[in-house]
Amino acid sequence: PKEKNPFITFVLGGPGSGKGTQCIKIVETFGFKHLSAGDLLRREIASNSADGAMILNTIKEGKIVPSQVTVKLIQKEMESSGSNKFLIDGFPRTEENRVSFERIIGVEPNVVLFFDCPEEEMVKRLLNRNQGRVDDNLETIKKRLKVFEALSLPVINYYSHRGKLYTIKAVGTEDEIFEQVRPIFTAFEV
Ligand code: UP5
Ligand code: MG
Repeated sequence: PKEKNPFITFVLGGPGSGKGTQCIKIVETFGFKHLSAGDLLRREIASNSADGAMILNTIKEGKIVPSQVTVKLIQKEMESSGSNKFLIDGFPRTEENRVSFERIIGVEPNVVLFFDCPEEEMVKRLLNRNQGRVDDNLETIKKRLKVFEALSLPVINYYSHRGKLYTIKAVGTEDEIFEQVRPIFTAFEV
């Protein structure tokens, strides 16, 4: 029963912890549909939608876009995807995001991955990325790190208490990190 029992993974971790990079590898190996909340929001900005200006300002400040906006985008992608295995990357970032997703989508994640990376490594990666992201400057990076600690760590703790959290040491090569991820999905036989 496709729509009844989707397999949902939340992919969490600080800015630059390697969520997007590892999601590509997970998709290659296990065939999930990858939904990056940040990419969906950036697409809204690029398409000049009604919320675009608000989203751009929020991202520039490293703050969190209102839950209803993000959840609506995720919901639309889930419904049109034809998949029932989802990697939701960079969401939920706040307890409010989490509750909103559970209320609107009506399901909880099966697995929550936490890419645990030291701050100095994350800062180094983001400053080296060079893809023109409006939030990859030291001033905004500092704000993103503060928001992660204050608002996103509580979500990670919540899933830890629920027994759903898998913490990955997100340092080393991309392949070394993926070898920590692989057995999690192998065990779930997804
Ligand atoms: N890299 C990756 N792995 C490496 C490794 N093992 N060794 C060395 N380098 C490595 O990686 C970052 C960089 O590091 C890349 O250059 C990569 O090659 C290299 P990446 O995989 O992109 O890391 P990721 O964790 O995805 O970093 P990202 O910057 O995307 O994380 P954020 O969580 O900050 O960004 P996101 O796009 O999710 O959100 C952006 C903003 O959107 C948020 O700050 C917020 O304002 C807003 N937002 C919301 O409001 N609500 C949401 O729900 C989501 C986003
Ligand atoms: Mg990303």
